[in-house]
Amino acid sequence: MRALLVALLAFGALVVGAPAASAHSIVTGSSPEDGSSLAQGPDQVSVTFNEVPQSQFATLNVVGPDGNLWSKGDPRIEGQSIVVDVGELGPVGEYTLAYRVTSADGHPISGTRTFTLTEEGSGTAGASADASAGAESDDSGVPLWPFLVVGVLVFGGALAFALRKPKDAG
Ligand SMILES: [Cu+2]
Repeated sequence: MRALLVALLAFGALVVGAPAASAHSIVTGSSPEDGSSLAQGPDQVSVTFNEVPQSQFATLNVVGPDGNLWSKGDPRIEGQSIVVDVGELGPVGEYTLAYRVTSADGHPISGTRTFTLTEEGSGTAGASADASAGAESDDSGVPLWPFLVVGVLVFGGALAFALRKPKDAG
């Protein structure tokens, strides 16, 4: 029984270690760069990945310090980047790029980048952004399922041990 538990734990370690090596798109950069300051709104903003993202369900929004959308229209995939038009901005402060794309391996990846507008613009805000937009960030690249698998294995091992013990004792 102890050998079985050791085997289960070893297998669990393998399962946990494996996904880190699997392909999962990562962000290689953005325009404007994360944390940068601008005196004037950019014509467009983009987030670039290490491979071509799928175009279906891709989103890229720019949300201003006023909580309104400042990106214009739908985003488009250009090469390994997702791009959306912006233009003249409004209030001074922090603007957030919120992206969500499906990577080539089928996994959704999302996150945010920010830049600061230092001089007030004369642009017109779009609709109020959904309160949830930009709030989520799951680009850590660590999937949850290995932990669930290990949990099931450990629980299964413990359960097998618990069920077996009375027989051993008797
Ligand atoms: Cu992936």
